[in-house]
Amino acid sequence: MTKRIVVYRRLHDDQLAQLQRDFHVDVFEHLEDLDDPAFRAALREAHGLVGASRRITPELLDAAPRLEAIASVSVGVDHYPVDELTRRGILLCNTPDVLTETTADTAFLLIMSAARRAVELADFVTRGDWRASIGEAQFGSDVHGKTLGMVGMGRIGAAIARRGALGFGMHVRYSNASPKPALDEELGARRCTLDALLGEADFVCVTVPLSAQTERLIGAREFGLMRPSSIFVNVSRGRVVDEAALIEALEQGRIHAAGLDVFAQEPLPADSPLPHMANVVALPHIGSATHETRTAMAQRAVDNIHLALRGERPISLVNEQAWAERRA
Ligand code: 8YV
Repeated sequence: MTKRIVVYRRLHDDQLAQLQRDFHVDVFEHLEDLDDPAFRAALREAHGLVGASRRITPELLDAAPRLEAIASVSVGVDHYPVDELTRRGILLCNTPDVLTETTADTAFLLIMSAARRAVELADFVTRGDWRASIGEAQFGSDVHGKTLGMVGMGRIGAAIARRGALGFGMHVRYSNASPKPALDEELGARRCTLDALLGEADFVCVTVPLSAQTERLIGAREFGLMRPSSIFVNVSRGRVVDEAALIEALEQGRIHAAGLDVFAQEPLPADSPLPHMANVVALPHIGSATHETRTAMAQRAVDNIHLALRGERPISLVNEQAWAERRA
């Protein structure tokens, strides 16, 4: 029997062809609504799902009784009910590694843009306001030699820290569940508590994944611990931060500026004050969004679903337990 895959994310033609060689593939490239009847009909027969950026609920899984594996085109899996998938024996695969360096580039883009006020000053030029040499009112802050506080020191955190320490001579502090002795050695990084980090860092950069433990990890109390000169950067998930508290901290000058790629609600609601604040650089969740990296992520998802539906171990598996139980 030819297995069936539902794809709800754009793949390159050659990637789609790789799947079509072995599977029956239903493609919903511009899926607006998860209740779309054609999508639901395809889901009923599907053994595999390939997609991203949509919330997958237990109710949706009920509508997919044959599902064996999901290959997400993302590293983050906060929009999947992981325990429920494991309970049902459905493998969940993601795309770590291939997006690490690109996402670290994005974090540095935000660090640099917020510190040097690149967007605000580019707008100043665009408006035709540059009529004399710029003065103190347009000066920014240095990045090199400053203290970089990493909230989370996983793969992406380490890649950002490496840029900071080796490229910009920054002093790296990090809060993380486990120590990272190799990074301490390589970068002169030092692990500390979150509170100590917030008090010491010139740049606070969030990379922890969103989970029940990290939701609203950074709120009013934490912004209160930061320095008035500090710059806050988030490339993880918006909900790790209490966004109302962030807005208040920026408005009241409790922190200096922010560089944000992620928001509590995406796309950012039209009435959000964040993109209108001169001291905020707001990007539309571009962390991994380069041609090269999105192609590599899609390829990883194609490889993962291929392996999973052939009964082989996918390259990047989130719920090991589902695999272990399948093998038992
Ligand atoms: C994108 C991301 O949001 O991989 C992630 O977790 O946040 C990003 O790369 C997107 O999911 C890519 O499809």
